[in-house]
Amino acid sequence: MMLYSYPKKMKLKEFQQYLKQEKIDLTVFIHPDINITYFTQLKPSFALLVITPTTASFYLSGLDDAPKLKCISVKVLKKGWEKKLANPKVKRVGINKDVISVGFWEKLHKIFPKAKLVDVSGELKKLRAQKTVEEIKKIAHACKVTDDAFNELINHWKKYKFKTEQDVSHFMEEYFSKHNCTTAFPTIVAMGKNAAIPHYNTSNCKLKRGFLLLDFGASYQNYNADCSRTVFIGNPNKAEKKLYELLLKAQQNATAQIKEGKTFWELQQLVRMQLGKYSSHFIHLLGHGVGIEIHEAPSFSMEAKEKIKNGQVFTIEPGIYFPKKCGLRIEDTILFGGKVKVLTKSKKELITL
Ligand SMILES: [Mn+2]
Repeated sequence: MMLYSYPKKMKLKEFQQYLKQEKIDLTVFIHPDINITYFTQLKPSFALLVITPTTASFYLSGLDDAPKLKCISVKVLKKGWEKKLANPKVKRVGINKDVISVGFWEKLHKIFPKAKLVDVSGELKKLRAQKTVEEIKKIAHACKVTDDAFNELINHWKKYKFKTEQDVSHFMEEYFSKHNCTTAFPTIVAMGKNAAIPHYNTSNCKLKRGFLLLDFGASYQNYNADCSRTVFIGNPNKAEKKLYELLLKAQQNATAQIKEGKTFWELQQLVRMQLGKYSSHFIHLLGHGVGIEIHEAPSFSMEAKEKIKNGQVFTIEPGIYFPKKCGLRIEDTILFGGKVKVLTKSKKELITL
C-alpha cells in the first residue's frame, strides 16, 4: 500500500487555481467567515480577505495587530475600501453563501453592478476536508490536552468534590485554559435523564447515581478536538453494564471498519445493525468532520453520500438515548491517512466513580 502523505501547505494556491479554472476574478470573504482564519491562521476582530487567481489581500481594522503573512499582503481597512475594490472589468465574484449576509451581498452587487456572484462554498469545504500537516499537528495537540483534562478529572474525582454538572464543566474548561487552549464548544456534562438530550445545556443539576455523559474538547490555535465519554456514578447493574458494552462495541467496530472509498453513511448503517433493537434510540448521525470548525466537512448524511478519503479528520460517536431516563455516547476524533489513527485516547472501558 502506498503511504499517504499529507499536504504541507494551506490550500491558498489550490483555491486560486480553482478561481482561475472557474474564471472567477476575485472572491471576497468577510468577517466572521471562518475561511479567513483558514487562509491566514488568524482570528482578528474584523477583517476582509480578497483572493484573486494570483493575489491575496487581507484587510484588517486598525485595531488589530498587523501580522506578516506568506503569500498574503496585509493592508489596513480604510473608509472607502468599496471604491478601491470596484473594477468594471470584474465579471464573476466569488462569495461564500454559507456565511455572507444579505446586507453584504447587496453591497457587493453595488460594488460590482455588472458581475455575477458565484458561490464557492462547496470548493472551500472540499479543500478544508483534507487536512495539512500543520493542521493535523494542531488538532492532535488539542486532542492531547482534551485527554489530559479527562484523565485529571477521573483520576482525582474524589479530591475535587464536584457537586453539580457545572462544577465538572468548569473544571474541564479551566484545565483547557491553563494549558494554552480554549474550549472548542460549551462542555456538555449531562447527569442521568439530561443525557437523553444529545445537545443538552449543562446546568447546576446535582450529580447522583447513574450514567454521566461528558462531551468536551479543547481548541488549540483555532483547531478543535471533540470527545465524549459516558461514566457511571455509583455501581452500575448488569443491564446498565450490558448497554454500555453494546455501545462501546459498536463504536470500536465502526472505527475498525473505516476504509478509503467506503461512505460515511455505510459506516453508520453498520452501527445501526449492531445496535439492533436500540437502533431507534440512536437519533443522530454517526459523526462529522472536525477542524477549524467543530462541525465541518465531510458530512455523514445520507444525501451527501460522502466517501472516506485520505487526510480527513472526523468523529465516530454513536449514542443511545432513552427520553427522560438516560443517554450514552462514546466519541473519538479520528484521523484517516491510509490507516486509522484515533487522536483522542481517553479510556473507554466503563469508568465508575
Ligand atoms: Mn461531536
